[in-house]
Amino acid sequence: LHDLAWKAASGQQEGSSLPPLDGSVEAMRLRILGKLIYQVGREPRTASPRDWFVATAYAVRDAATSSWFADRAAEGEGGKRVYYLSLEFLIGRVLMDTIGNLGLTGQVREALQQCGVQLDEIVLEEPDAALGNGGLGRLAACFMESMSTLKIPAYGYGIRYEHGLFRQVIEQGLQRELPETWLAHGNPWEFPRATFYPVDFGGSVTGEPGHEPTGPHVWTPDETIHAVAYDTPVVGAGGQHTNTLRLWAARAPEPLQLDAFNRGDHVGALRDRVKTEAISRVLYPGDESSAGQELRLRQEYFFASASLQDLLSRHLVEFGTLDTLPDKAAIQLNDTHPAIAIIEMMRLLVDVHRLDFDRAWTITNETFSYTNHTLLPEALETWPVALMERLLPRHMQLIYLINMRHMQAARDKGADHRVLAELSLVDELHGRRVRMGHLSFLGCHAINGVSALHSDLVRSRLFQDMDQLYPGRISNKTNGITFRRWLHRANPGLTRLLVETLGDGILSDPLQMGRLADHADDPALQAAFAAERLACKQRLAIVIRERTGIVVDPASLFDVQVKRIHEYKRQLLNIVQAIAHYRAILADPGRHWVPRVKIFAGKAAPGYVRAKEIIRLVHDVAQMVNNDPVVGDRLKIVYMPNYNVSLAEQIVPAADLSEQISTAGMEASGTGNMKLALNGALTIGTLDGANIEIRDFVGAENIFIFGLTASEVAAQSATGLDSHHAVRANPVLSEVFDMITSGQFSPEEPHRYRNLIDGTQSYDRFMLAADFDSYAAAQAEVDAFWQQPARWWRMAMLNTARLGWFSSDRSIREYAESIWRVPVMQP
Ligand code: B1N
Repeated sequence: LHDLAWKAASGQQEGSSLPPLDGSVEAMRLRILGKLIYQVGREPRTASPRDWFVATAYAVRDAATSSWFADRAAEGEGGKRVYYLSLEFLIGRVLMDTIGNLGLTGQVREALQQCGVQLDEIVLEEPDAALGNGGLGRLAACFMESMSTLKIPAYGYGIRYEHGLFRQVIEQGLQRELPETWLAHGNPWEFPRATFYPVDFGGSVTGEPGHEPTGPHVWTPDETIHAVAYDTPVVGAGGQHTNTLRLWAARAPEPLQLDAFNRGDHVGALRDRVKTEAISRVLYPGDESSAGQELRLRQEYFFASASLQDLLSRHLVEFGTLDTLPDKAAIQLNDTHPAIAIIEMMRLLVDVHRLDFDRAWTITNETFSYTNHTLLPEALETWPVALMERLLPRHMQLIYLINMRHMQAARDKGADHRVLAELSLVDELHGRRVRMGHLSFLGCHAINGVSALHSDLVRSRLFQDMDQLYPGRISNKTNGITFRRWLHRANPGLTRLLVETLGDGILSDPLQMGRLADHADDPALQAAFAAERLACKQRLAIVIRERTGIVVDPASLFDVQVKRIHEYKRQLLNIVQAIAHYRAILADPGRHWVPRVKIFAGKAAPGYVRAKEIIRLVHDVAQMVNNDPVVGDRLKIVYMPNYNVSLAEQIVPAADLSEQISTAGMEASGTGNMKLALNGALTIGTLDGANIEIRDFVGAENIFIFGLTASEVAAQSATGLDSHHAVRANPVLSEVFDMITSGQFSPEEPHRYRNLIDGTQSYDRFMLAADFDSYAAAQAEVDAFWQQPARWWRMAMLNTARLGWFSSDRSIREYAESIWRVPVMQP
């Protein structure tokens, strides 16, 4: 081994004699050894698993790089590019995805094996890239992978946060947030670039003498920050096309202020630098909430401006005129977080490139499109006019100009005062704020929601007046997930079974999984399907024991709710029903009860008090239930700490039941629902988001639907949200509530959950009381079906069979065809 290492090393030194990566095990082994010695600086005999991981990542990155160069050369042939602007990319680990897509998994495994190293062990050394909060950020990561797979020339643009989403630890049921340090040992996937752009803030604006209000203006900022590019290759399936994820880091133009330094004020000399570089320091940990903080607006503008400067300069180098921008670039806004880019485009076109205002607006509108991901009022971004004027004075001017024209157009079409107030980019009723959703609608030629129901509600509730003024802009693009990561890699056992049964065509064309339906009643295949699930549950049981100390029986029904903790997602409904179930077991311990393990995981936003109380309640209930000798294995409650992409990859294949129980009308789509059903979990869920489409595909008889519909929720909300009467009229629910409020789960602090439960009753915005009975009935039905294995496994197989449509390749094809208008290849 040692000799080999030196042979590799000498190859690396001489450069020429290092064998090219030709797909052979030998070439890969020499490359890994060369990286280990010359880049990591370790000898094989002293190398740690992390050293091996880093060396392997560098070797694999080499393999990705050649197709990357080829692609960028081909791109130069004048095709249209997609730019996906997102404040979040929730990537997770990269190694298995990249070697899987390059078709190198076998070679890398074997090459490492020959060095005495196990691939499956070093994989665990890679930190998750957690540059996102939840579904929105994970969707961006799936979309990047699908765009590469479909060979769409694309750039993802975002921020290179030094700290991604916090690490969650639980102490006595309380969530504590620790900083996440994914870059602590460097990032072997990225290439730091010399490319940077200045981004300005503050200062003042003057018109040019004799110019119109719509003419170019001069912005004299009082602060300039540099945005530095870091590029990561994103390899598509089959390894034939590789796109770029370009993330921006903030750097102070002057690393330290020499005058202060020379005066001996060493700390003062660094102060500005610290403030400047704070922009890319940390991801905002809120999901479905608007941060409303100045630093967040600075992040949004920082990355929007850098990205636009970058893509405009690329366009000008290639085509020499901005007139062709809409033909050569499609800019997709992932929610309103990058929406200031619309105004920044106007500023760059009018002030810097000196285009006529109306022409600039047309170009902007034809280039931009916007995806809405939420209707929750607390998540809709608005920025105080005063803050905008201070931080981005030129942009605020442009917003006023655009709004004046918008208001005039609305008046011309007969809008009255009420409608004008609804349509205005500036909300005058809540302290003068700029509505970023309205700005996005106005500045984009296409607006989409993320599931059929959600898109209908975007049209009928959120943007009703906008839609009437500019009809035809709104369409639906139901979300999807990449099957490479969420089935093929996360569940290799099931994937092997599917390939054996249906052929390997299913790997590139998931609709072919539909043929599994023909085998859904085959007892042998049912047994094999169930055996794969059991193996995943056995592995998960070990992880559960390691991380929580709780021992669970893998033969139990694994009932899973994993997602951010949010009131609308109703983890509270789940745990309240679990308490009712616990009481039923205690009341009749002799009955045959289906053994269940209830698995929860998810993070709460650090300032979200009620979400944290729900986490604590789950822990307190678990403490009592798991230690009750009468209950035994009939019910276990598990809270897995620090939910992230990698943990999801272990939980998803091991789930029997998928909890998708949001209040109808509130979950825009959901994507965990797709991952779980694809892996054969049965869904218990409301008619919300993509659950509805999942039901349509799998068939109503293969899913457990309960609860109010979105329109029933709206009607019920209109009549009032006090549910005291409903709770008192419901003996089971009122007994459970009494148990919680009387401190039975928190004897050391009896009033711990008083606010949580009283609040839920007096203001039941999330319809817990209204949906409780039908939820409990659906859970009873789940138990009944579980006791008929032939029926259960048939349903499970039909779920896997019929989920092919929920591939992110399908979503991206729809965006490409009807919004971006770029050609796509088959995978
Ligand atoms: O986006 C996902 C959907 O599948 C989910 O249903 C939806 O809840 C999620 C502010 C958000 N919507 N809005 C956010 C994230 C961060 C933030 O600061 C809002 N996340 C979603 C993908 O479409």
